[in-house]
Amino acid sequence: MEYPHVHETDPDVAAALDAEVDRQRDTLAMIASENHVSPAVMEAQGSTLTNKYAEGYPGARYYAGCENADEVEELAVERAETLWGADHVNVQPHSGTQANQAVYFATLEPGDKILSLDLNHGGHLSHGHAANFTGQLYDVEQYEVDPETGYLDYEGLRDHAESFDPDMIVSGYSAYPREVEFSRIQETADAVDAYHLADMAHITGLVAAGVHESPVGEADFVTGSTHKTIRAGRGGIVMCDEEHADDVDAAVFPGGQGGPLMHNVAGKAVGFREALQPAFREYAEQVVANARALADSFAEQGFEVVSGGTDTHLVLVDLRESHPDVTGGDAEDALTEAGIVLNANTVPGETRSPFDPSGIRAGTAALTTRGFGEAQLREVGELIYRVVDAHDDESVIADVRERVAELTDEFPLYEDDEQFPTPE
Ligand code: DSN
Repeated sequence: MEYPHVHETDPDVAAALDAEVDRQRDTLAMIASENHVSPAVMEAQGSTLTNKYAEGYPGARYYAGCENADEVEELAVERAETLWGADHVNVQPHSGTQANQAVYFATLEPGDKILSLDLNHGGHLSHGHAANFTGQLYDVEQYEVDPETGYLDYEGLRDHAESFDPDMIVSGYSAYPREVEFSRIQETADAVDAYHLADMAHITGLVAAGVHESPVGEADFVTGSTHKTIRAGRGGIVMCDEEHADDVDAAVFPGGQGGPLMHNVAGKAVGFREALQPAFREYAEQVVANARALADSFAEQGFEVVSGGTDTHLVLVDLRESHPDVTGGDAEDALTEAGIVLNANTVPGETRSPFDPSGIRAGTAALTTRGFGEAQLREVGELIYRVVDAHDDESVIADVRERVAELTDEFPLYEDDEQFPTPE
């Protein structure tokens, strides 16, 4: 991973880019929304398409010279349609939040009602949080997970929907470790005559590989981001039936965005092709097996794992029971020092501030890309527990840092293209 031109023209930025390569190589990336994309995806994202304006859609652009942009966007769309089985796909949203924005703009008026999962219970800012445009433009009420089990309370959601009478129900989450029964939420949306937006940002790869129930064909609208478990170029995506296609397209452009980031669309196309290879299914299965191994290891060590385990790529730990004096922030800081990078996270029934919450969230998508298996994840669970348990003990942190270095040496990153599925 070298940046010879940047080194020549801008040594300051080059130094930071080099340091970032080293940081990713030498630490364990366990932020559940992150992954390591292939060199091919990065090349596409660094291509000359960054220079091109292509407002509009293939065959109907506002500028000349879009023939190559058209080709790339059509490939991205076709591959996405195949991966997820969607009738209509828009690959232009700059991010998952922009994808959600497009669906809201296509379906709702300011003041309309949204029913979504509370952020502390695993929801997302763009689902109606007061600090986000959704909380400011729309009338939002939020549902919660069952406080006893940590699972979604589908009956409670239905009761809430019947009393609130929303225009839109949002499902799909950022810190929910269990499989989502999208079809049950669609039934509730149908019963109260609301739209259903399933934001599958975190699980796009798991759904594409068939290791998680798909919302496509169930929910009225499906959104996602393209750089998490699906491991393609950074950005967002919207899927819907043909009946909503024109409204969604108009809400993306010109409704919410200007020129698409065509270099990122190219990165999406390349990553989607990789995800269509049989090896990607094995990857996604391993991501989930690894998360289960991590959750088991955490529970054996003595952590309270929210919902008792996981069906996905992420595990959520509530520290209040095992370590009442250690905040998520304390844990995140000590783990970062030890070379394990994850994030402090709110937990159901949160009693602290979102800036220093009571839990930690850990994902396995990036470590699985590196080649880690269940044995390594079990060990990583032990290392994380050791650090949290002795978060102010420098000798424990140094010990764990040393073991992390051995693991990252054993599973090198960006040194061997074989770790990424090579399309035939
Ligand atoms: N920031 C992402 C996450 O960590 O879940 C979601 O956008």
